[in-house]
Amino acid sequence: MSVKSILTEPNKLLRQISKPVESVGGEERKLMDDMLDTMYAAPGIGLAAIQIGVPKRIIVMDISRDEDKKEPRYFVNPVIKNRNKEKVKYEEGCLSVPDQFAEIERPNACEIEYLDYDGKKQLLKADGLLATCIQHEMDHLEGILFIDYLSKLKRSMIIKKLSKNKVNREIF
Ligand code: GNR
Ligand code: NI
Repeated sequence: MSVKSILTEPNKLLRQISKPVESVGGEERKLMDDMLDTMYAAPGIGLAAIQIGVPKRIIVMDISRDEDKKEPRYFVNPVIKNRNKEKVKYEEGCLSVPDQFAEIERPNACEIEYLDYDGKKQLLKADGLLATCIQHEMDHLEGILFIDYLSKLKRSMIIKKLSKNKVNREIF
């Protein structure tokens, strides 16, 4: 298991559409282990494979607050089956958009079908933070970032800031 570096906006890879996984084998499980390590180290509550540069439809997540009781979740090829019409606003952040936060409105509950760590088919009813986080991660699989839901002006201000930070990091 190892901690990988997380890609940050602007980066073309983050805009790529991730490809479905054909079967969950050793390679996929190794990737999920590395993703989980990377997510915990960041720290974050979710991570999509593309955030470490791998365009596969794989997500890891852990929304438990308790450091001692880890509850890792793995989602391979997730599909949203149902989403609630009711929406909630949640203050979102993203490891690929460092230090930026914004209120984003999404369906407050959804049902998703996916394969788990063992490649077994699962159906999950999610609400609250879990639903928000799953939808945020599934956006990554389509090359979408939460800042895409903001006004053009707000988005371009954030991207400008991130580009500046990148240049500074290269200098110092
Ligand atoms: O760590 C994260 N926190 C978070 C908070 C609110 C809504 C979504 C998230 S996901 C984010 C980690 C991340 O960037 N996953 O892609
Ligand atoms: Ni994110």
